Amino acid sequence: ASWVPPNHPRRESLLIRERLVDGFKEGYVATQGLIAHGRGECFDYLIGESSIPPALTAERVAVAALLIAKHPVISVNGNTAALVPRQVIELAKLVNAKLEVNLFYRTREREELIARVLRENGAEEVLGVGDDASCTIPELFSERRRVSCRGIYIADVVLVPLEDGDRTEALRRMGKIVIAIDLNPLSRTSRAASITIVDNVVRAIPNMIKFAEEMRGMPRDELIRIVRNFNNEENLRSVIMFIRDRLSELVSKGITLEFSKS
Ligand code: PTJ
Repeated sequence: ASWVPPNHPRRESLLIRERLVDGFKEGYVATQGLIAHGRGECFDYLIGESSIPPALTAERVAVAALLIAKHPVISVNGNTAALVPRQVIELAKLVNAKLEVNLFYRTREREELIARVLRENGAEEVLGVGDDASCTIPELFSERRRVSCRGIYIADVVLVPLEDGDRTEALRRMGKIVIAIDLNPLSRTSRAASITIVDNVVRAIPNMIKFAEEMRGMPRDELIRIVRNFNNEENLRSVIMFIRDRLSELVSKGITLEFSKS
């Protein structure tokens, strides 16, 4: 990423793209993962590329749900491994969750490469690779149906960053609490999840780490109360109203940039 100018106004965004391109060249980010990222970037513009209040609420509730879970699992795909490898491991440790590789475009090679990336970043155990993924999610036909019998299959709470809607629905039908991280508030995943975090995964996971550090010592009753009081429909409405209000404000304030000759 040495070509990215240090003072480029969109430096952060360009560097994030480079991480995905590197992961793609190394063979573990799916080609389609690059397209998915572009879609995410578009929605990130609409929310102002920051963690908006309803996202912070959902992140806090998600951490509470992970902390009270019996078998919490964090599902990792190519994009997540490229963008937040260290951070998903740190979060998993803080909430005592297992890490499982689970791919939409599944190949043995990508599975193993992602497990390697996670191990290189400090993960001790990575589920879902090869024969470990021998249980199946009912009614699901993508390659994502194959899951670890010690992981997603028995999980009560699953965190799925950048997911496809199909599996979210299938996991809900199995009675699991599904936490999605998806910049698109209108995606099927966002609408089917139990707790939807409309935020960029590069901000969401670090925020969740901070919440987990704060909330680890909380009484269980308090955590249960936080989860019970949450309403995903209401929270998604707040996200959409936030976008609407932000766009209205932009329109009234003016959109074009000013330039003065020096
Ligand atoms: O690694 P694999 O094989 O499991 O494949 C991963 C992708 C992401 C290619 C696969 O799951 C897929 O095709 O996903 P979709 O259906 O394109 O959905 C991805 C969703 O993630 C879209 O709604 C995007 O808006 C959103 N998204 C993209 N980048 C980010 C994001 N959400 C949060 N943070 C991002 N950085």
